[in-house]
Amino acid sequence: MKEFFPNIPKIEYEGPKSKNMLAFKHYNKDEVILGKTMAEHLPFSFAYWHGLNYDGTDMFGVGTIDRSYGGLTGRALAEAKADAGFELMEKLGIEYFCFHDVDVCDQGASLTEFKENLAHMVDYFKGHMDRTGIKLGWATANLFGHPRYQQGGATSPYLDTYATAAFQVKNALDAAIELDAKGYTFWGGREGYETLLNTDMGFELDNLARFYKMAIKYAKDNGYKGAFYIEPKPKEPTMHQYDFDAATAIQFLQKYGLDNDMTLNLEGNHASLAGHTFEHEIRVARINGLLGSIDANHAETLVGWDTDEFPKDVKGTALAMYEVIKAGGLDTGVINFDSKLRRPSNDELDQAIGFIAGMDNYALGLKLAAKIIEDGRLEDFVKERYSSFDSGLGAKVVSGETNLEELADYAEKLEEKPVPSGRQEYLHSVINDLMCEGL
Ligand code: XUL
Ligand code: CO
Repeated sequence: MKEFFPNIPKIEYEGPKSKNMLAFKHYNKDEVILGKTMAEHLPFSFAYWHGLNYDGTDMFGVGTIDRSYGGLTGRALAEAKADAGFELMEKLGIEYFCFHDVDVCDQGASLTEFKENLAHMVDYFKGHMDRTGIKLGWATANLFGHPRYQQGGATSPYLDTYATAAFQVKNALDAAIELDAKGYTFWGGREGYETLLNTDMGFELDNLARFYKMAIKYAKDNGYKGAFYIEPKPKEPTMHQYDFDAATAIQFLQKYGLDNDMTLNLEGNHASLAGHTFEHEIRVARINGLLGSIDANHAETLVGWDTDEFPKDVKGTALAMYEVIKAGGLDTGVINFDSKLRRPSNDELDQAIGFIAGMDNYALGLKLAAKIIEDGRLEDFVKERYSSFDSGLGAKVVSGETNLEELADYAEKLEEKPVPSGRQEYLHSVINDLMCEGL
């Protein structure tokens, strides 16, 4: 088979002292942290769309990154791209991949051609998956790129578009079933609105829930065993997206009785766009038992859009991984690098370097999260902070054995004392101390 990246060797762990750009300094897959290997904590996944398709195009200029894979067209191009992708995943030791239907094949001249092209690639993937052991993290359908989806897919005001969205999702679910995917993601790319002046929001949300229910029923009836995820994002491409953030998506799932069938796929940059930290979003999912999967990227917070950078902020990643660990880890989920190269990162080494940097970042984040847990100061502080609810009247609040009158009575007799300090400056410094120990 043709080698697409001859200058990229199999990437090995060389340890923190290594200066080799093409080696892991921190991701040591067999190293055990808190009773599990790094590979178990960090089920990394390769996002097809960024890892193989994104060519650096922005609104000011054409692509800067060569994604021609030998200049082929049609199915030959799709196959070459898959070969290149599996070569990269194998060299990097990435065990999962994720794709949109449109990422992996040509859409052809009709919906039927699109369906056949996708089915062809599903067969092609099987060969690579059997050969390498690489698994499908999740699949999805792109219901936002084509002009027909300009006013939504599963929230479109037009039946024809809604039905075409169903066609695409059905085929993508067939692919997920065939390839034994661990998950299937619904990101509401254009499921939102531009202006309320032309929008029946209640109807669109009801229709979205109906769409999800039909998709879940179809998948289950046809032997699908994986998870279903909603991926929240507040804006981009629509001005107001329905799955604004974790809390909004959870409210939607609960309202329509979908919370037993769907969990959340949370993305770092989407959290920032919603005005949250990544750890906030994961915490919201965790306390509701709805953490599913993770899209691993960071925002460039100096700008207000979705830059999808490879993660580079160790402290932020540590706080996110702390939440993942506290949630008991990712059960069905993966850590999917929904991350793209910067436009000037344009040569044949950069794609691999992006993944190496992202994987090392997550390894460091995992190590720091484990250190925070083992150190115990943060958790002890939080426990102590709420300890007035451990006994006496506080314990009666928790068990539901008191009432407003008893609390009021208690308060009236109080000798008012100063409120204890929240100590947040100290707690931030604890994390810095742990992060920089030995410097
Ligand atoms: C867009 C985004 C998507 C989803 C899959 O911001 O994150 O790539 O992950 O549709
Ligand atoms: Co994403």
